[in-house]
Parts: sequence; structure tokens; C-alpha cells
Amino acid sequence: MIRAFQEHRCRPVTDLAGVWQFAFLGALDADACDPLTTPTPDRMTIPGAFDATPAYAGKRGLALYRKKIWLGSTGRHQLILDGLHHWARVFVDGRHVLDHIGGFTRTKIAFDREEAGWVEIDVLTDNRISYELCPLHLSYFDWYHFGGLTRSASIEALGQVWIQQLRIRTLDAKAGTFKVEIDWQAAQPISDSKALQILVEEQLLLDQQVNCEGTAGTFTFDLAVPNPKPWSPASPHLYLLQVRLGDDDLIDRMGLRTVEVRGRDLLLNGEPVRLLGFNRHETHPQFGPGLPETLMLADLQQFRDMGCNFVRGSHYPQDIRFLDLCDEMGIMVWNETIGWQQTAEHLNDPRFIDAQLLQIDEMIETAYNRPSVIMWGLLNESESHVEASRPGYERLMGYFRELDPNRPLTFASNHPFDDLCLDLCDVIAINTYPGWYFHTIDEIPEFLGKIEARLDETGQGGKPLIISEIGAGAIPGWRDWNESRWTEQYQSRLLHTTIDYMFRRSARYTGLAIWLFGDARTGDDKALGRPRQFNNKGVVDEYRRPKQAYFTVKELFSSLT
Ligand code: ADA
Repeated sequence: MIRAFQEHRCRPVTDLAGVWQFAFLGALDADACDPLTTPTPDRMTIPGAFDATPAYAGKRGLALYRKKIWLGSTGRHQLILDGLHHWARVFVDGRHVLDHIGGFTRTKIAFDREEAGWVEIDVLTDNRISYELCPLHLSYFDWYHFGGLTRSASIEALGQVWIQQLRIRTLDAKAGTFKVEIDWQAAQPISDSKALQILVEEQLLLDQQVNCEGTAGTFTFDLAVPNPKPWSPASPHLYLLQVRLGDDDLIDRMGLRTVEVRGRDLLLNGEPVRLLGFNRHETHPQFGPGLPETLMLADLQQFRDMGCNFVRGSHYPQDIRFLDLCDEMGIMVWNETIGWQQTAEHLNDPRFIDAQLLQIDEMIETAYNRPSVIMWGLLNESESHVEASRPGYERLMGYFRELDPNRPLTFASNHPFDDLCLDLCDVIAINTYPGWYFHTIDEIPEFLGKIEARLDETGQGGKPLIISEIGAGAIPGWRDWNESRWTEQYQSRLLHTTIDYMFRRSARYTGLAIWLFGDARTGDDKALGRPRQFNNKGVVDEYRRPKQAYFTVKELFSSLT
């Protein structure tokens, strides 16, 4: 089971996680590959990154994944693939059904079956770093781009009419009221009356006949949960909501919570909330981004142990299994589309914009209903200080607002003194490295004060302010009498000074996402500036062993919560 709960009771689902046939095809061009006649001598597991395994470590190129399964059903089906890295071509029984650009999101592919029997799924993935292939994964980024089918996979049998998506939004958490939008689809045009039922925790809230006309439509209802219990980090109460339409059903979870910005406050269920946490890369030396759930859980246990209530999913949409755990454990999430220091040129390139729009669509579809996701983000540290970038920001941020006008929207800016797009944000988020790339640790408070003053001068000071990255590198186990850069002591002192200023001496800040939770492998271009070829700013190392700063953060965050 992919999610933390069963998504269907009526719809047949085949989980495709596990062992697949595999071939690494290297420099071969996808157009020159006939998957049906290509041998697959090796094996690979899903979720997983093939180049995180010893046999293919560091390899870039085309790879073929194959799975044959028995499907007892006919008619419309849906193949669901998560985390295709980072270009993919998909075949069902030899028929080319999709090309996909960009990793880290869920893709749904419809196909029809006339007879029950064996079906062969072939997925070509390509992890070569090439703007032509995929403009979203570039070589200069400060993390390693692994390849393969790194998340989950499944096949669903859809029948004649099915529920394609639910959008659930709390209207009033205390009153328990919520809005649910139900998108349905049909394989052929229909004109039919169907039974529609909505249950929350087995309690029937709605039972009526609805008319389905054509091949798609949406039904919208405002409903209320009896004896409501709101969702909050302290009490992350979740409800199972089941929608049944004809013979089909879809179950999702909801938490009763609202999130809004009022002045400098971020309000959760009407109360100001302070965000204390980390940026986290989804990676591990043995698994790459295909993390086992045990590890996701362990990471969040460490978050809780340190007194955190917040994670910035840097720098891409988070695994749905991780988001399920955040919903359950009351960790608030900033979920963002893939981005890292894009230029004005990227922001004016239709190929880049189109790929971002697809990421936004796919990210929002899988995370919209989650109470833990309190904010959307995009375009980490891109050229938001260049006039020519603004139309790109407007386009992408406008699309976010079209799909979800109710969640705060932000981007992490590293141009606090000359940004030209901050007015587009609901929450101001600044990445800055005083005490590491410039200035001394003792100068951090004064430097942050200058950022605050500049935001006031430019009319952006009235919004919630988050430091979305700040930190220092520490080589695990490295200590010296000088407490110099790269020691655990230096990192610990820098974070102590930062947290002490932000939350004890200043009352200005809504949140902090320390850079970084765990040390993470960086890309080849960064090798010389990053000892061990890791971004070493984690408070735990890549195997999650704590550094000195872990205990410093724990002491300070725990005293603040
Ligand atoms: C940037 C970037 C991070 C990381 C960090 C660093 O702020 O957003 O991904 O590269 O710098 O460690 O320098």
C-alpha cells in the first residue's frame, strides 16, 4: 500500500512496488530503443534510484524498467507513476503512451484493455543532465540528480465512470465545515444518473443521485463534520473521507485547518503560528531519493526530538509517503516545485515555463488536501532581482493562485536588498549566509537587522518574514581549538547566535528553516567547494548521526515551543 491508508475499497488497485526487470542502456537514444525487444538482464527495486546502487553508482544514461502483471479487468485503467527521474517514456504492451519531463511528481496514464490477461509495462528513464532533455534538472544545482523510478507505482481499474480527483478545503475548522469538489470522468460520453455518497469516518454526510453528462464534470458540496476536532501540530487529528460515485470510490484524508496571512502573522486556525524547522533533502547514501518509509519516519522523529514543527521540502515536491507522515505527525510543510538559481533567460524560455507549469499541476494535485502543507513555494534563489524575470514569476505564481487561491505562496529569495518580485509573495522568505559565505558570526544580528530595515523601506515589511536558509558547513567529527569554519563547534555557535537573535532578541520572525537537516550529496559541478562532495551543512550527517549543532538546536527550539 503506497499511502498510509487505503485509498479505495471498491476500485481494484495493483501495487507495482517491488522488484522490476532492469537494463542500463547508457548512451542509447530513447528513439532508437524498442523496449519490447530489449533484453532486461538485471533487476531493480521500486521505489529506488538505480544509480544509488553499487552496480550503477554515478552512471548517467537511459535505463529500462519492465514489469509484467496479470490484470483480471477490462476497460479503462490508470497507470500511476511517482518520481520519474528525470525524463521518461512509458509503454503499455509496447504502445508508447507518454513522454514526461521532470522528477519528483505523480503522473497518471490512462489506457484501455479489451481482454483480461498479462500486461507489460516498460518505462525508459533518462538521468542525463541535458537542458534539451529536461530543463528542470541542471548540472550546477547543489544536489545530486539520481535516476530511475524513485517513488511508487500502481495500476487502477477504473470502470465506466470514476472519480479522478477530490479537492477538500476547510472553511471553518472550529465549526468543522469544509468544501469538497469531486472531479469525475468517463471513458465514453454518458448521460446517466449515479448514486453519490460522501462519508466521513463511516458517517454518511451526503447521499443523493447526480447526473453525469458527457465525459467529465465536477460536483461541489459544502459539508460539516459533526463534533469537529481541528488539525494542528500539537493535535494532528485526521479524518478519512470516502466519496462513492456509482461503482467507484476514492478515499482521502483531511484535517480541519485553515491557514492565512494577517499582517506579519501566519495564522493556523486563526491563531498565530511560529515555524521552527529545517530544509531537508530527500536523500541517503544508500537509497538516493528512494527512501524507505522507516527512514522517513526516523527523520521526522529527529525533527520532533529537536522541537521542530516545520520542514521546507527543498528543493522539489515531496514524496507522498513523506507528506502522509507529516500529516500524521503534525509537521507543517513548505512544498515547492523544483528550482535552483534559475536565470532570467530560463524564466523567458517557454520550455522551462511549460515544464514548471506541469510540476505545479502535478504537485498541487497530490498535496492539495493535506493539512500539513501550509504553503507553496517555487524557484529557489532565482533571478528575482532582474526586471526581465518578473513576467516568468507572474506567470508561474499566477498559475499557483489559479489552482489554489487559499494557500500562502512564497519563494526563497537570496536578493533581500534588491528583489523585484517580493510583492508577489504572501510570505517573505530570505536565504542568507552571514557568518559563512560573508561576515562573522557576531555580525549576524546586525546583518539580519539590515534585511528587516530594507524590507520596511521597500514596503514588504508588513508580511510574515521567514529565514528560509541560513547555516554553516560542519565536517562530521571535526573539532579544533580554533573553532574554525568546518568544525562542529563553529556550526553550533552560528546556529545558536541565529536562533537566539531571531526568537529571543527580535520579535520580527514568523519562521526559520535552517539549512540543512542532513548532509546531502552534491552535484559534480560543486565538487571543489564541497568537501566529500557533500553539502555538509546538516545538523546530522548523511547517515543521520547527530553533530554538535543537533543538540544546540534541540535545546533552543525546545525552549521556544
Ligand atoms: C543556497 C541553496 C541551497 C544550498 C545553500 C548552500 O542557499 O538554496 O540549496 O546550496 O545555498 O549550502 O550554499
